[in-house]
Amino acid sequence: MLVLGSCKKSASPEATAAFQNVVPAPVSASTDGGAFFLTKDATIGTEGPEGALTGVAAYLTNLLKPATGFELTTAAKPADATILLALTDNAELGEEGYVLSISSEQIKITAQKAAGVFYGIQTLRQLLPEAIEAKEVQSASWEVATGEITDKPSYGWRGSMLDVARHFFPMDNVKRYIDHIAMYKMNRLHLHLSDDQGWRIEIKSWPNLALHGGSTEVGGDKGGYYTQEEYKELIAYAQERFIMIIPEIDMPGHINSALASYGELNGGTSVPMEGAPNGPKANPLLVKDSQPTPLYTGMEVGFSTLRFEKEVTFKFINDVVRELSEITPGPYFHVGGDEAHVTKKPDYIAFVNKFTEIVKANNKIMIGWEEIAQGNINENVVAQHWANPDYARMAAEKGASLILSPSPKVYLDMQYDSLTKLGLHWAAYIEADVAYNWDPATQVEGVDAAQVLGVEAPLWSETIDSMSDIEYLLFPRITAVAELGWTPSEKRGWEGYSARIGSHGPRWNRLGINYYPSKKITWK
Ligand code: TNX
Repeated sequence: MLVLGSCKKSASPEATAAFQNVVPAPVSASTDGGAFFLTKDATIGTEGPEGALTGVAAYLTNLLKPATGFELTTAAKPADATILLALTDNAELGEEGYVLSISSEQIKITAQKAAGVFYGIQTLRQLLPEAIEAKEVQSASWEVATGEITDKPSYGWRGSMLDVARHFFPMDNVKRYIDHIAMYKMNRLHLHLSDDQGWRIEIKSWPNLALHGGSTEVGGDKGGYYTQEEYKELIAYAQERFIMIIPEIDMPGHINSALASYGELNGGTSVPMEGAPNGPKANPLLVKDSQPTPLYTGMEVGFSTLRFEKEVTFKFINDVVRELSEITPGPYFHVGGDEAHVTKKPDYIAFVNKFTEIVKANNKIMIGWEEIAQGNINENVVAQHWANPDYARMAAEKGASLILSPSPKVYLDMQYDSLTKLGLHWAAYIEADVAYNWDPATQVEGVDAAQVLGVEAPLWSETIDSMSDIEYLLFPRITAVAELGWTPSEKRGWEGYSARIGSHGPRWNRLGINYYPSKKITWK
């Protein structure tokens, strides 16, 4: 057929499908049948306060370069740029929302804040052919269907936790983890930096914590720790991707790595011994007051505690909270507080009250696992729900905000089913649909949805020690949690989500992600 006048191409079925397959599902999206083609002559432009979008423009250029081979340049006149990133006043979009408009001539992402532009870029990435994720130049036609997407998140807290204590993960792994969650518009990474089995952050006033306490891990391998400089590098890497890092030092329990590093912190501990004939707890090693405990490489929990009656305990806590707060730009400090099974209850409560004071004195907002509800907490504290809705309700009644990490839904270290080789199953088997099918607004009965900050999926690392293990447990469940945090409930549904996420398999293959090919999902 001969078409006269401007000859506009219509979108291919693939480009049209990509428009329908965005995860997390956007608030609204409509395609109008046309097509945009990215070529080597494309330019990138920014509009807004000087320098405000320099970082995201560079991020976009670097994202597009490996697969396209294009060295995109800056437009002489921003308004004429092929891809225009712009900051505008549009209160509707909030801190993280964006509008992505695609015509056959131009792609435009507008937002109030750079974070919104960044999320618009993540959406654009999914609209391009999956080959865009390749590390080498591909001979593809870089088509995007035309249309408009208006989008913003339901919750401000969309996170994941990585346990670097049970097994240590090197810098590159943590950066890759950050890239993975950023791709699905998550904005929090909680680092579980200490536990019985390892201390993973340099504390200059207590150097043995990292040097000795960080020298092993579950199973007895070498372990490791981040220097403060490395930690700052992780923070900067995360910031470029609009992810806030939340450091956790788990106290007063889960503390053997500190008791092993400084005997004066130990007030007498029964350490379960790996390899004991009737299980580790049957034949514990009794380590007397003020003696360092042995390093611990088993998986049992709940046997260690700080001692409230020891003065040195508070010097330790003050120093650790101060040093770590000083190098953490985000407003939060996580004190752990879970499973303190050998801390006497009155001491536990007194500890929580002390933590609250100390964290506040360091100008941070305290977060703790839900058990902290037993202390004197208030609206300036955040409780993280994981197992007991009674504690979550108690925390909410005291005015605290909640982060939701219900273990039978979003504990990423839980096995998918009884055949999964990695992971545990004490909370549940969690298939992809189980991770998806719940609602943060109604999960904890009796809690006002307004007190829910959002969702966080923890990945505990007792059973995993490589990036490919991490990815196997992460995908395709982290994407479910990302959608729960982003997409409004009326736009969510397992059928739609499972069809959409199935189309992401080829992208994950290009990225070298070792995902679990759940049978609940029809993979492309
Ligand atoms: C419970 S969740 C823990 C962790 C374990 C995890 C294993 C929480 C606050 N405590 O110490 O690693 O189970 O699934």
